[in-house]
Amino acid sequence: MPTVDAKPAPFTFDTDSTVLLVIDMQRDFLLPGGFGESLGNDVSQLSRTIEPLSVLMAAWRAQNLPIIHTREGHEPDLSDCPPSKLARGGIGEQGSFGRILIRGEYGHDIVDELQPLPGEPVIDKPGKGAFYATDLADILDKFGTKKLIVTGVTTEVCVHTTVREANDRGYDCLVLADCVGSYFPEFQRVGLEMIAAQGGIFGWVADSPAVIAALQEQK
Ligand code: TIU
Repeated sequence: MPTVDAKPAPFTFDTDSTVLLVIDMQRDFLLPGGFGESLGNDVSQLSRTIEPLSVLMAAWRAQNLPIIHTREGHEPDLSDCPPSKLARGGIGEQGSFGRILIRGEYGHDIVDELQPLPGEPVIDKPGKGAFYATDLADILDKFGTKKLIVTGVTTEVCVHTTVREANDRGYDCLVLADCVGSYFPEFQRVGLEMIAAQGGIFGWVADSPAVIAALQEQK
């Protein structure tokens, strides 16, 4: 079985029961001119994940292993957006890439470099966590999933929420430091430390080259 050099301990996974999860790599979070940047954020802290993640996805796909993508967003009529989230502004308003975080809009979709292939599930989620109000749990069951390799943005928001949800559901989660990003370097550092602290309180942390090396060694 592939074994990855990880914190706080090596992470071993079976390729038959491990899914690569790619969280919210959407234009509105990642690209200059998008929603994230309009809030004053430095999107380069997120866009640096695109290159290593595209390399990892290629290695994962080369072995016909499953990838699941998520997107945060809402119906055009905002019926699935809690008033409390709406009240904080942005959602549904006109941005430079269309209505912000509305399904079907250009900014809501995934960046060109990481577009899903036909057959790879794309989970549209209204919240930060990928399990809340989605069919992710059913899809993971169908794949026979036991472990998740987690990537995407942002580290302390949608990645953390999803990893915490997954951990409580019994999935072992390996989070890849070079393939997750926060607008805030301090949150990136502490967010990753939180996961692996206390003996891996809700997961493991490694870098993507270690996963690729582990995949290649087990061939
Ligand atoms: N995907 C995700 O993390 N959504 C966010 O709202 N992130 C922020 O950091 N705002």
